[in-house]
Amino acid sequence: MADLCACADRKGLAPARDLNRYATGTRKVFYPVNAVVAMKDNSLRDQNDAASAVVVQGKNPYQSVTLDRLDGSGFLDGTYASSSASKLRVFSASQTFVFDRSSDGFSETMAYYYLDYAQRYIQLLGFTNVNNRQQVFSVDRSKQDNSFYRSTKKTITYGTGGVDDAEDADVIWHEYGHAILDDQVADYGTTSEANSIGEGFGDYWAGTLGAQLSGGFQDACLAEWDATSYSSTVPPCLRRLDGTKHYPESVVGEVHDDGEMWSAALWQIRAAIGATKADTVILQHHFDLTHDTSFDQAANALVTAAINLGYSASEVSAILTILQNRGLTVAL
Ligand SMILES: [Ca+2]
Ligand SMILES: [Ca+2]
Ligand SMILES: [Ca+2]
Ligand SMILES: [Ca+2]
Ligand SMILES: [Zn+2]
Repeated sequence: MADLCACADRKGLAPARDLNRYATGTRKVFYPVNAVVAMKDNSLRDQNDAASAVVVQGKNPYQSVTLDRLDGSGFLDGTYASSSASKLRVFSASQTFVFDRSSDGFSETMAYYYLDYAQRYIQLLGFTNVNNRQQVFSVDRSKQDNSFYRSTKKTITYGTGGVDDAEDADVIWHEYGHAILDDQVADYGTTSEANSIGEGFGDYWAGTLGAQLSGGFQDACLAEWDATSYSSTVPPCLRRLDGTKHYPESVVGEVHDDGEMWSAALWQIRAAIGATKADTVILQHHFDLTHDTSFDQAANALVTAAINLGYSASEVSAILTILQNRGLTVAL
């Protein structure tokens, strides 16, 4: 099972002193999101990391992309992401190595590309203070089918159990969600509800980013490529964003399960007010959370943030109604 649990510092975005400090590279990634979404094919299976597993009748899920903001060292080190926690790192002085999925260099490339994508999007929304740093990660240090963000080191570990976790952008982004909350809220996640919100936000974050690229394919199903190794649902999903769990009677005390209440509410808010406004208010309200926030406190903070951002009365009302329909108590 991919558990995806969570419980620097080189400064990003230093001013460019000369253009030669920054480089771009050309690499191949699964695009969009993961092999299943790219191929729109839920029958793909890991086949023990075989390159041939994702090639069907001459079609494949790879796309060449430009890697931006590399520091020019030849390693996957850049302004917003670095694979430097990995044991064996790929190196290319010309920044042009291309890997298939049977090489961990491919996982490095996936994580670099999609982490950089996430931070770039955050800044496009207008935030310069949300995990605006070089996110360090590893792709070959854990053989578990599990990935995690470690707040003590501010690093992400992507496990290689089953489908390598960094072969799926949903997993890459879910873990980045933990990094975001840890960056926005001091000592985040000291209670079960706070950690459930953390898991729910990570799932939402993966969903909203994936939906930018997927063309509408299976957006409520998370990590459908990684999930082929352990899910028995059709299609295989790590978790979903469209569940009906209701507070408090659906609480079971497992943070990923309970997080589905939060992610589903956020996903409905996204549908109601649009992705840009939803993503903005969701990131903004984190600044008002505490390390031990409850579902109700987070719901109140979310509505308050929407008001403070100047969202219209009907948008605020839509957010409020969605949260109340989930069983949360908002006292304005
Ligand atoms: Ca692989
Ligand atoms: Ca996996
Ligand atoms: Ca594997
Ligand atoms: Ca999906
Ligand atoms: Zn998690």
